[in-house]
Order: sequence, then structure tokens, then C-alpha cells
Amino acid sequence: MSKKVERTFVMIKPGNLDREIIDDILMRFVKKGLRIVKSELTEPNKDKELMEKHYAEHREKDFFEALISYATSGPVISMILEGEDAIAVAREIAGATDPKEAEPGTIRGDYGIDIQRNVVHTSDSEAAARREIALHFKLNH
Ligand code: 3AN
Repeated sequence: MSKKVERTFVMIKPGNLDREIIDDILMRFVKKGLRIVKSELTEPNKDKELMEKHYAEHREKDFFEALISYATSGPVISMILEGEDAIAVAREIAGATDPKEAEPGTIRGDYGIDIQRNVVHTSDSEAAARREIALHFKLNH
């Protein structure tokens, strides 16, 4: 069977840059075999519209305002990761959406407790990955 090399978008969310967990988070993806194609420290706190577009699918949810407020509360690290089944693999490494349910050994399981402030975002489909990479890096892949 041929291997399916994919790209996915990963973002380390605000409030984590001074927690000394960034190296560990990056290494979890890299040690698994994903390659960091691009990474950038960005300031969505200066670009609310970007995060509203990023989370557009949740616009009608009751947690949308809180989500945007958190997502724009400070700098983030945005990344394109590449590798075999990168989208599913990165989501496994990130863990369940609710950090209280995320397994120990996953990023969300190990480094957070509040669902409104889970530590990382990873794309949930090929379409989302394409859209998010284009949105955050202003390119198409
Ligand atoms: P994931 O990030 O695992 O793909 P989504 O897309 O359902 O999960 O949710 C996007 C973000 O919205 C999550 N990272 C989380 O911070 C927030 N969120 C999701 N569900 C809830 C909820 N029930 N209450 C508060 N925040 C939520």
C-alpha cells in the first residue's frame, strides 16, 4: 500500500510560551516522525479576524466568544507538519479535545485541565489542514 504523506496545521495556543513546555511539545511530534516544514511565532492577539476565521465552524456555539478571547490573548506558535498520515497522527499526539478526558501521555492530557484553554490545536481533516495552512501562512499547499 502506498504511503499517504500529508501536511497538517498545528498551533501552540496562547499562555504556553513561557511555561518551558515548548521544546517537549515540538519533540513529541518530531520524535514520532513528523517533519516541521515551517514554524512561526505569530501574534493573533493583533489579528482577531484571523482567529474568527480559524474557528469559523464554531461561530454559533455558546463558547465562541470565550474561545476567540482566549485564542487572541497572546502570541502563538504556528506550524506546518508533514509526514505519513500527519493529520491523524498529530491529533493522537495532541489528545482529546477536553484535557480532562485526554489520556496521560498526550499533550492535552499532560499539560492542561481547562477545555477552554487546551494547549494545542491540530487540524481535524484534509480540508481543514489546507484551509488552516493557507489562512495562517497565507499560502496554499
Ligand atoms: P479540537 O480542537 O479537538 O479539534 P474542536 O474543534 O471541537 O476541537 O474545538 C475547538 C476548540 O474549542 C477547542 N480546542 C476548545 O478550546 C474549544 N471547545 C470545544 N468544545 C468546547 C466546549 N464544550 N466548551 C468550551 N470550549 C470548547
